[in-house]
Amino acid sequence: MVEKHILYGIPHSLYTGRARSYLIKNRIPFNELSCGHESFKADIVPSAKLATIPVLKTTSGEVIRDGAAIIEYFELANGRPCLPKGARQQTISHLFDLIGCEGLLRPAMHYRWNFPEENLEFLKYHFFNAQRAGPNRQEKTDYMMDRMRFAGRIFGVSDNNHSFIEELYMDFLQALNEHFSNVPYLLGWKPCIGDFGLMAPMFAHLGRDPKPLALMQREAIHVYRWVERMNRAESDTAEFFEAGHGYLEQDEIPETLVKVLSILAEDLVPETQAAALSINHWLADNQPSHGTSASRYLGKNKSMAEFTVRGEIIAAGAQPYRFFMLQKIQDGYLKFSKKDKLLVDDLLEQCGLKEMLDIKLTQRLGQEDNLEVWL
Ligand SMILES: N[C@@H](CCC(=O)N[C@@H](CS)C(=O)NCC(=O)O)C(=O)O
Repeated sequence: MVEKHILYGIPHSLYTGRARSYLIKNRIPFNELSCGHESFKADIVPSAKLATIPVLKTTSGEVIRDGAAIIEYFELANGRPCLPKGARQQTISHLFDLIGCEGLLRPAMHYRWNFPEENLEFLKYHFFNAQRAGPNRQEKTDYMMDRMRFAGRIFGVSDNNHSFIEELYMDFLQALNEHFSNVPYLLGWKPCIGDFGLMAPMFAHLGRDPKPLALMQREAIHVYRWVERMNRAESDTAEFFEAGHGYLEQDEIPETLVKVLSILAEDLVPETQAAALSINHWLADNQPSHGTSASRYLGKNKSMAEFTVRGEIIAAGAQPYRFFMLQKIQDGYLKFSKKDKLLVDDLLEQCGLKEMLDIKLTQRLGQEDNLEVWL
């Protein structure tokens, strides 16, 4: 038994930022190793099944791949410290987890890859240093950079929609900034599961790469402070002179958060509807048996889902992971009392997110043996 967990990740990885922040905030001791470390390929990938990060090797030697699974491992063991009790707050927390993992990939990719003057040297440094020293280090670096640049296109960034992506992101950023000027975390005085999900795009890409970092520091200081805060164990709320504790009372969702969510809903809802249609067609044609892998396609599926936002047509790859996250929201909702269901309905209606409760795949998803699978 070793003393600390090992988190395999790299500083510029979107999904690692979510798991890292959870470990820091929950004071779970860990060391971080690069996925370029030789133990990753040799010891970890065979159990992790896919070479994605983050992966956690626990003190007892268990290997857990996927940020949601890493967080769930500790949530389950520790009495769910980051899940609010109220139905509305629980729903919003899970929604932000979904949004962080799937809903902000376009701005995250656009602001990373489409500003070479500001970002390229920074990215070259990070991608090069994620590769072990060896004969083909530069080729491997170039391959990974091209692969990730291409992923941006799969998530719906085209040559023609940069200003649209920026417009939508700036509306979101300003609304989130307003929210964090009143409270330090999404739901009050401590982070919830949704804060960690939101950290995925907001740290490694949008709050760290030079171009979007400068934008955030200039245009959204409160969001920038939240990003800083999320990577510190203490609550880091010095500017809130009358700081409270825990989540907001009486299952409150502030108006400022409703505003944030209604902006996010603009592409989240049509994209989820279009992706469900596309994946449901694929399911009808392919009828995968129980246990078949349903991991990220990253361009391997031919089915791009098309949808319209603010009059702009976007084509993006339909990823099953979005629905794995959505299932959690829908499963949680089914367990609420009739009264709570009505409260949640009313809230989601105000946010323009009511449809999210009804969009379903014809086959359920689960995680088994470190893979997302069809059930
Ligand atoms: N569902 C996984 C996704 C992990 C993921 O895609 N990580 C990226 C880095 S941020 C990765 O490893 N990409 C490498 C690849 O797809 O080859 C999670 O949430 O942990």
